[in-house]
Amino acid sequence: MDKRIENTKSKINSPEFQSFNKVKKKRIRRQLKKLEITKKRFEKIKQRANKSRENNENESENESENESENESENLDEEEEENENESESETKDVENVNGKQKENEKEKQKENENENKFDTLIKNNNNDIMSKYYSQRYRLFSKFDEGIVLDQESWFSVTPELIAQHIAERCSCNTLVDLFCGAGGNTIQFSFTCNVVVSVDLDPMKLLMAKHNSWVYGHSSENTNIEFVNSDAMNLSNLKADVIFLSPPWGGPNYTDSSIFHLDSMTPNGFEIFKNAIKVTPNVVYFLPKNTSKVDIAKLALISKENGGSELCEIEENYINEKLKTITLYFGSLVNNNNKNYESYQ
Ligand code: MGP
Repeated sequence: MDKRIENTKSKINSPEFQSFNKVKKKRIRRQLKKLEITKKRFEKIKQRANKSRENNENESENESENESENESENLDEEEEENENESESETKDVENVNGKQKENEKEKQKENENENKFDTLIKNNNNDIMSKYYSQRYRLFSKFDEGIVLDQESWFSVTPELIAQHIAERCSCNTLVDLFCGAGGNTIQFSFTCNVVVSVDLDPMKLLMAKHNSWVYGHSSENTNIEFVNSDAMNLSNLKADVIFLSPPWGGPNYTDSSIFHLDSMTPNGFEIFKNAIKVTPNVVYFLPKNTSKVDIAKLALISKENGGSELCEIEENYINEKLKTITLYFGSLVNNNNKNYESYQ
């Protein structure tokens, strides 16, 4: 973050800056403001996380919450001022371009998402199950550098060690992460694959995933991740060397019954797999530890029916000797020992 602020500042101080047109100058200045606001937010989140940890120990939660809320309100006020200023600048720009109506519509949609995202950042760590919060560094080793998660992501994100391991096994040219969520897997794939296409139906998840990828060194100018807002079940012309599936399992209650069935998921777990296997035989399926073995055998048959092999590798993922999840590998990923895959091209 500091580096990006410094880069933007040095752009503004450079002699070329004077030669930029009015629109470009405004854009760069606005970018700097936004970066500075984001940095402040990260610092606040960090302080709040530390405070809540201390307060948990001292059992004096109420005081800290009030304080945190005041801090966050101050920050919001400051941000509102800055955003008002930047909105009036945007109006100028739109008049210059003569596309006011179109831009306004787009901006309204963007603002709606950004507002939701702001609320998410504000509430971050306030309303989460303590079990998952205590495991935050297991989920993201860089958690304190500004990772943002919504309620669902806290219990769905893949622990970093497991995500790293899967990414190493899936190293290829183009990998599609069909349910990218908050980006835990996407981030690790970006280090082992040339291109990662990360799909999610929920635009908020994509904002989070993009934001979280920046914590791990990506930026809008320099990234190999393409975020796509789409229904994973309706993607046409999809091409991929490997498809990774980590869909919603229906919440943390997946262990309520001793066996988890794929057709209890929404979308249906078999349909998800059928869609993917039609694109490539190299599919990786991240599933609950109690998934029905009969259902896994059915997946292998579906693979065979679609021209692939009926072989399937079941990998059990442990952390501290506790079984957390299973990962199924199909196609050339079965017992692959980190081989690279031929590109679809
Ligand atoms: P968990 O429910 O926290 O199991 O999920 P754990 O820790 O064994 O619970 P305990 O109560 O038995 O101690 C373990 C892991 O499964 C999470 O960290 C996620 O990576 C993954 N996971 C859990 N859910 C509910 C989902 C989900 O809906 N979708 C996906 N893709 N992964 C999930």
